[in-house]
Amino acid sequence: MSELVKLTRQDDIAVVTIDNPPVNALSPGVPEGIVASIEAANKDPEVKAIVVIGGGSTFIAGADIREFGKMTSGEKPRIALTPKLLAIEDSVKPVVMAIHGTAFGGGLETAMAGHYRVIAPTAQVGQPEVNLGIIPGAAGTQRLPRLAGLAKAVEMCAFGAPISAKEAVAVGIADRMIEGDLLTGAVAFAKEVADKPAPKTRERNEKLGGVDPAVFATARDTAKKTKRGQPAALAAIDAVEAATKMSFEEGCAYEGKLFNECLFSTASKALIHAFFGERTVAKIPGIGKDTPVYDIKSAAVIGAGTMGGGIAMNYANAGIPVIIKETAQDALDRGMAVIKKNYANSVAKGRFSQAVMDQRMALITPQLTYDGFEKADIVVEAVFEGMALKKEIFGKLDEIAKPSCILASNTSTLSIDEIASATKRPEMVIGHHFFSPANVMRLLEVVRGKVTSNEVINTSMNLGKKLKKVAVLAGNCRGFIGNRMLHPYFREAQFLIEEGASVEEVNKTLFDFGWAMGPLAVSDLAGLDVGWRIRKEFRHLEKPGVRVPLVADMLCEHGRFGQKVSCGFSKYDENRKPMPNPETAEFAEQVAREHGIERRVVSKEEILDRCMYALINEGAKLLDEGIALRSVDIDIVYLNGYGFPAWRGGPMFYADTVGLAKVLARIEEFEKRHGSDLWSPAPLIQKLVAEGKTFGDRDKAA
Ligand code: 3H9
Repeated sequence: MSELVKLTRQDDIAVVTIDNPPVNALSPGVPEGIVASIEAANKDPEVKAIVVIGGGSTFIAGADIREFGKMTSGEKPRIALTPKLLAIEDSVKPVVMAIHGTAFGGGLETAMAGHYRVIAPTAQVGQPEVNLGIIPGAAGTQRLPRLAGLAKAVEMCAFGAPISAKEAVAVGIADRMIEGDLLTGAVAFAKEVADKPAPKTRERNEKLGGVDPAVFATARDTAKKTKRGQPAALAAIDAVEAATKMSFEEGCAYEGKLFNECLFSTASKALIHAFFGERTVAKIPGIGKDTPVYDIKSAAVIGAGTMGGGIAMNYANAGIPVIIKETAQDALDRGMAVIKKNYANSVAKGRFSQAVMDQRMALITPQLTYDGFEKADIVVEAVFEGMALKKEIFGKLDEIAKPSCILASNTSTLSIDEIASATKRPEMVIGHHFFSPANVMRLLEVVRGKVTSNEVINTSMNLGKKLKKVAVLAGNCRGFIGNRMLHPYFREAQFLIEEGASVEEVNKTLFDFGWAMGPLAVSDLAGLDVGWRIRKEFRHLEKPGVRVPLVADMLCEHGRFGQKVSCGFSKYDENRKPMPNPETAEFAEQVAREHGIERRVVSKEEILDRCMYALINEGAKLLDEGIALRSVDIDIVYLNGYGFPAWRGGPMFYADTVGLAKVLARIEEFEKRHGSDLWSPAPLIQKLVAEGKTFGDRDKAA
């Protein structure tokens, strides 16, 4: 048939096998191959029924996402999958879709165009298109409600989470679960149904009636909250609802129109950028498949505070036994109690069973000594941000850890090289910067020191995947990628309140842009004393005469440390609802008075540009310095660790969508007004603008 789809026979059953590794995406040639195979099987008098199955580890993971960019750039016409699926459904001989691995997006749409579906117990099915800023575009919104009912179809199409094989059978998407060999079971099933009429999904209207309109209204409310800035979720709900009002053909046409609108949106381009970005960050020049990876079978964590406890949970969740060490029994008990409470919450919410919690707890060994550290494959230090303490710990680890043990620090700002200098094996030392809460946040910044070995880097990146994190490699500098960029972003947020903006205006502008929280709200949540402590540590590095933000320090001097004391930039009630803190405004006015800063009305546009372009300018400097490998690495850091809106693709992608020339012009304007120490444009931005290029172009060339 084609290279990508093979047609064979088992007795009187035709077997159509899709062979398009790694995930059998519906790349050009695959849908055509399936249709041609089915047509050939229909013409073969020996064949009574047809099985369609995926070769390799999966059925079909969806349309080929790489093709979407070609369509939106005009390089290729839109994929027309719907007519091909109609051709499958019109097969005279019954078509049995045999699902293992994943049937996602166009994969599930293809499966639903078959007359029957059998499924392996470990398989998953879903319509995750919304996560790419689009909606199902091959009749998924019309066939799914006909099989699974409207409520399930709305949930799957609007929110994108996959469901298990068991649930797929329960809701009517799949007809039978096959234990054991899937192909054997599918062929046996096909023989059973060979002489029966082939039921077409598009004609099964019985689940479309009697719908409660609240299903759509509730979903729309949820989508507005959880999918802020993403029109695709609402479009998916509209398309599923259309199935209750229109014929199948009209519904498909309506779906097609919405699909197109979504596909050409900036949100979709941004989310697709993020999808491939998450996979790109794992690719590190100079480190390949031949770079060895250490086997991590046991771990130890130093520090049972918020970070240490969360990190230990990650290891236990991945089935890796982990020691957690503290210096005092009460701190250790407190840390273990938090871990237990976090797990118990998950059990109460039904995320996993009590038995799973017990297994995970059993993998964590709390202790006050270094006993057993000599056997650990990795030690992660997660104590206070103080260089002296960290060096003392690494010196001790150097004495007791085995030579192949990776020595990782969870520092968020301090120099990995200086920490490594406390050991005689700096090549084994690396930063593993987790984000709080470490058991929840997906980002792991892996920080390479000057001499960290490739094996240690490679092991860390692989380990990240095992711990279900998105690991991004950063070079060693103060704050690495994420926190270094955050510094000028927070700085501008504070300068703006000194110049006359209110805390509420600054927070709301950035929240409305799409950030999970405004910058001053984040500072309050993290605790203003954290930054205060770090600023004190680095005060000697500040250049005299350069303006520094002062309000946070003044708040700290008055014990206003943020949410934990119900007072920081904002005040907080018992439900953590923020209210204006008059002290903040007073301190801001005082700073302005004492430092000759003119108070004025600050526009929303200025708030946004000052904060965002400070972030982007610093990001570009990180690229120039080689701290971040590619602009997409920065984007992935911000999307997974800092609550940057996914539908804007990350700060550097956002800059490309604004246009780098415009960004540069504004930075130059700020430089004139606030000085070169704060606003010197990154040479990379100047270079890209001169060449008419984008950060994306630079990544492609890298
Ligand atoms: C859609 O179907 C629209 C329809 O309604 C039709 C409209 C007309 N295309 O993730 P992994 C690549 S939209 C192209 O590391 P895992 C991936 O980039 C689509 N490439 O593996 C990577 O490449 P590389 C709806 C794809 O085992 C390699 O495969 N479907 C696609 O951790 C391995 O991927 C989805 O949104 C694709 N569809 O996870 C599903 N999928 O090695 C998207 C993967 O060069 N995919 N690649 O870096 C996934 O969720 C995961 O890949 C999956 C496997 C769970 C399947």
